[in-house]
Amino acid sequence: MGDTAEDTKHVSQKRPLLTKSLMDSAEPEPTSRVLVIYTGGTIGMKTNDNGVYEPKEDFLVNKLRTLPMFHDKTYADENFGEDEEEFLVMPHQKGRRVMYKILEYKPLLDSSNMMMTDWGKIASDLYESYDKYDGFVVLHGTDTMAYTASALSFMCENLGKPIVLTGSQIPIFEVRSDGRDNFLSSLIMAGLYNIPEVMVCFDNKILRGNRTIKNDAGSFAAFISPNLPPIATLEIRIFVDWSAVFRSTGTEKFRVHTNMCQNVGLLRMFPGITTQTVRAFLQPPMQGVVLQTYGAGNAPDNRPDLLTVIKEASNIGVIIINITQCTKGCVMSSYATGKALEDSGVICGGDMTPEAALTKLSYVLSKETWTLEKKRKFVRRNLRGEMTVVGKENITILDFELIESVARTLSVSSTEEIKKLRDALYPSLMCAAAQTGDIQALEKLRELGGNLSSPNQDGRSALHVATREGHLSTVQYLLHQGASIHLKDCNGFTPLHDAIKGKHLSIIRLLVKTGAILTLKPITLAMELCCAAATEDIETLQAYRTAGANLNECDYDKRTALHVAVDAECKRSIHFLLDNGASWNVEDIFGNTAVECAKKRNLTEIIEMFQQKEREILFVKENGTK
Ligand code: ASN
Repeated sequence: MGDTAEDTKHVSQKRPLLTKSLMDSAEPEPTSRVLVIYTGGTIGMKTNDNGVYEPKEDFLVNKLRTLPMFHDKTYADENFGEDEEEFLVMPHQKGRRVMYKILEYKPLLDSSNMMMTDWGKIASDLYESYDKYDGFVVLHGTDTMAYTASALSFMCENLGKPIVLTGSQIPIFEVRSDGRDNFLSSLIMAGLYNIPEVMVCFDNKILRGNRTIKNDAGSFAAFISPNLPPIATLEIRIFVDWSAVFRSTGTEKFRVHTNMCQNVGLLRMFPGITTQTVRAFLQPPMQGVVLQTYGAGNAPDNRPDLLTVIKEASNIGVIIINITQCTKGCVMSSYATGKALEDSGVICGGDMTPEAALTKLSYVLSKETWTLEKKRKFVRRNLRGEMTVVGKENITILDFELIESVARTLSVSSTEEIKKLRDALYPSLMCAAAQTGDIQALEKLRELGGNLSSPNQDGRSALHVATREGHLSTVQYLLHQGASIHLKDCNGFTPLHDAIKGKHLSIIRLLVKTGAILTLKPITLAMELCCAAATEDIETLQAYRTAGANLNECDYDKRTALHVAVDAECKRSIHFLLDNGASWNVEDIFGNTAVECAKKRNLTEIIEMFQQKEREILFVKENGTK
């Protein structure tokens, strides 16, 4: 198949309307869904009557619909159902399509006008839509994008999906514009690459959001990440440095923290700064200050007046972080001038950007239930990859005997080639270790730089395999190492689906607790339930139930699992379904409810089961309990 909308036109076939819902059970082509939150910025602006750029309502989405690289109209006309009308769809990439919907904010903002409450709104919208999409793009002005990206990285807790911020220096519909590439690249990264981070996509690079600063007002390369190389580069090929991806660990669900503390500020040292200025700055209601000092974190140690003011503020609970004024590099306590600040209660901010340090303070300070000590502890900690933690030397892949001997056998010697070999072998090794529940082997592979979320040739990760095999402790280990619960294999199935297929209830519970949701199309789910009901496969019904499935989902004849169970006279299935809240009032396309099916065929025992259930429900209503 070709890559463009033109090519696609020739291969797609119009689907007959009558069979549409049935056909929906199999995706016409694998698709990913992306929500685009359009907040404003130059990217969607238009020149107004006064000759200056200004955002304009609905302008962006209507224009995008006319551009083939942003919207394959033929495919959409042939394949989208009524509930998908608002979606746009890209021509396919890597054998997949990205469908996306634009949520346009009113009013659209120049990012210089944004407030902390706007970050809260974006975070809430991400939360609301989190389960329905595979990834998110935030279209944003460039001026304060680094602040928003940093803030969102903290506000989004236990993030498991990509959030890509982008914008442009020239509006997207100008003849020359960086906006088209930036937006397309962002859609691809959000839809097709499971990097669970808040990122900035600009000038063919993916940067960790909380590491970026706007560095150039006049260049397409507006952003830099001075202390961390790009997570991905989009050249002729897209290269992702998977070992650099930051993953949240643990088994808690995604949530957002929206009320940021506004009593924070940035104070830049300069020679001769007066004590009065510093004192005024540190006055209540100030709660957190980012102090931008010289070089490797130095402030004058021959100014006891200044140090006293800083110490006083710190003593009454103001949290002060020391970062460097230099664009690149970090704060170290190798100079007496830096040590003096540390002794005054100032926290070392390492190599954090001013944007990251400020928003981190704002986030931590807004945690109302935390003690001051806990807040100070969290400020020091690397929370979202915003600072470099100097740890043990990286173990190189050359240390790994197996890779080494394979490399020798294949006469592979260059570092680049060995890296490729590692990338090819590791996913299979990890899946093999997961299959036997060998946590030690997984840990070894991880220590050697392996990415525990990397998929094998079938798109399956170690988590898919461990869940399928029912290795609970391996699943726990993988989740604590940040393995993705959202990764879909080549059939579109997530680890939750594997756990259901393996009927492993405790793993299903754990995955659901961590935020996994069923991603099956409703009709596919209905058919699975009907099948299980017809074969009295109660364990499968129970597995779907535990995963949060709606037991009343209807197949293409609008029949539920209960209809099927009645017609197949599977009493155990009927029992289970009735005990788990299945409704017997759903009508199929022939106008029959499950009870009516039983009555029509005079299945007396089954009719009695329904009557018994009705009596039970009535009893509970009247007496409150069984
Ligand atoms: N002033 C614009 C903004 O930040 C700049 C841009 O997007 N290039 O909204």
